[in-house]
Amino acid sequence: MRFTTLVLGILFTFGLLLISGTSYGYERAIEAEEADVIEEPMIIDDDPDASGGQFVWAEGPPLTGGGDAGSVEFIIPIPEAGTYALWGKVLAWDGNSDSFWVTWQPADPDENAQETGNTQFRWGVGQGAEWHWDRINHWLDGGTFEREWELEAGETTLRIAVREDATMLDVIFITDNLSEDEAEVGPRDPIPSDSLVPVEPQDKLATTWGKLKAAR
Ligand SMILES: [Ca+2]
Ligand SMILES: [Ca+2]
Repeated sequence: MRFTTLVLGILFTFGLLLISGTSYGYERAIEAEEADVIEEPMIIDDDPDASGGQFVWAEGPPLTGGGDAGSVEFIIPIPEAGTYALWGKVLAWDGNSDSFWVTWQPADPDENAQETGNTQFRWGVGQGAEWHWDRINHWLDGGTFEREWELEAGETTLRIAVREDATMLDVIFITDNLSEDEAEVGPRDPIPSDSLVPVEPQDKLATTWGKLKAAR
């Protein structure tokens, strides 16, 4: 009897560990076309198959190459310090339309990768002629590795800049689930609650107010 209880207890504990090991707190999807800054030749374009009917790209025909001009920027409030990953819903026709430059400040420096060509910020986008999800990686000269960013709570700036013309971006999905398995992470299109701006932490407001009063 006691043995059975012990076994059940162990199984229960193990089950809890499994659950806590795979349950994550934060996710948010943003339409690419709702970027806070869009710099040409990156433009918003229409596609009935895209989420929200729109996406962004530096327009161009397949196989021609070119790029390194234009970008989109997202101002993203992060509610809690943590380690985050990004997924992009993308469409990439071929080897000349399958990359972006990605910096997410303040974890990354305020660097213009279009000028520096720093491979730390080079995203080798998974090819495919249909919209599909691709975890944002860095495509280094020695291999391609999934990226993650350590961020404090507060405002962040995600910049996705054109590297090759015609690479298409529909949705950005932010998560603190660092699994590389798409089925486990479940990147998705935006839902209404994604648009809600998280409430500022109370102590941060109090600090700001204290500083304002002290400055008078
Ligand atoms: Ca390429
Ligand atoms: Ca979209």
